[in-house]
Amino acid sequence: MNSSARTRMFEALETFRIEIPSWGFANTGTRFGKFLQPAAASTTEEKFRDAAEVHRVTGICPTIALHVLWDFPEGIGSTQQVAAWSTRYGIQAGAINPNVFEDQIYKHGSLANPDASVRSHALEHLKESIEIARRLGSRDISLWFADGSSYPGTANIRQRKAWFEAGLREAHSNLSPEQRLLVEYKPFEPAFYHTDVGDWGMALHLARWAGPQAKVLVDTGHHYPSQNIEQIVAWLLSEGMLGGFHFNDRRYADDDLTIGSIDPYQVFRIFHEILFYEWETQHKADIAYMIDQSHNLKGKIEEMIQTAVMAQQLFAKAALVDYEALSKAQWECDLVRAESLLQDAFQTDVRPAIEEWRDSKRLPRDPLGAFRESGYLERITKERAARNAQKVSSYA
Ligand code: RM4
Ligand code: MN
Ligand code: MN
Repeated sequence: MNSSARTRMFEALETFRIEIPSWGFANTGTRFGKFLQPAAASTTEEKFRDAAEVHRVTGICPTIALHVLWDFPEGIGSTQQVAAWSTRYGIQAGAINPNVFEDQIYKHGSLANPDASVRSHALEHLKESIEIARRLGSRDISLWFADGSSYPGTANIRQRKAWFEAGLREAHSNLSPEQRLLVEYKPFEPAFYHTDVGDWGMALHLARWAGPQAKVLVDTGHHYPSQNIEQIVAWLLSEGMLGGFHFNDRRYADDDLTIGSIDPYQVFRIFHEILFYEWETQHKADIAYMIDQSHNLKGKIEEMIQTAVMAQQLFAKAALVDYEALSKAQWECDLVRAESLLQDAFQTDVRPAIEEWRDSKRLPRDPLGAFRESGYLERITKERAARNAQKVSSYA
């Protein structure tokens, strides 16, 4: 690693932060069932405590994404309590995720439900979520919709598009100037014939329609197999429309596996497109890096630490690419040279340099080891085991 690469990498480490989801600490499962963990969090306060533990050992996870239905049982009425936990545990509330998919009324959709009263109920929930975000000082409201249909001919796709356009525009008109709406897309599940926000083109259209503070959210698990995600990222960057990510890894569908567990090069290529864009435009991309994983088998806090550490490593590797040389190689169509610049960066072992960075921040050199030695897991296992033994029915 030469000295300019080192400088670039340390600069990248200074800025890189990744948001963890509250639902990653709770007992979640697959549609076939849940395996309960004795140490799982079952209250929002416990999720804040666990998040603080992840931040204590990694230093790069100062915020937690919250789900309105699971973390705000009283809706807006819960915000004061959540704000108090945020202060007590030193973790900021991050993106606010409305939930317009679990209630019985959403069987045939939310913003695109043929029943006008359901559409307006969903819209009210979005407005409430925007208000919750405002009160907590959270900038982003992340929107994911389960809307769609499972059988050909059962839904008017064009009409549903129009309902989405109207609903999102109305939601956008409730934003404060600093807030953003992030529109997430997903081509399948739970609807298996069509989803109303099926891909990045649809999300881009709806975000533009909604208004200037709406951007697209890319969940890495929400693509067809072998789709070129970094190309989508590059296009959204060039349109100024990339708002954030939900990172997770996958092999088959929306598997929500640990980031980098299957294909670390994929994440590296995404980070590369972002950093290359920033170098070329001299413009910092305003992107919320978030995790959306379901920790069903591994220990939840351990998996979250593993996740943060892996994301940081891949970001640091991407910062090692020699952009000037790459740009030249691209212009000269020197394919092998261009590709090698990416591969060399990816293959560099950045772990010793990250340890140095951790030393400079008085962070533990080995976050997972520090967590295992802390006794935190044993403590919460004792505290929580009895409650977790009783099967809970909600998703998170
Ligand atoms: C979806 C999507 C959303 C998440 C829900 C629970 O697949 O990824 O972001 O909130 O799952
Ligand atoms: Mn997601
Ligand atoms: Mn998902």
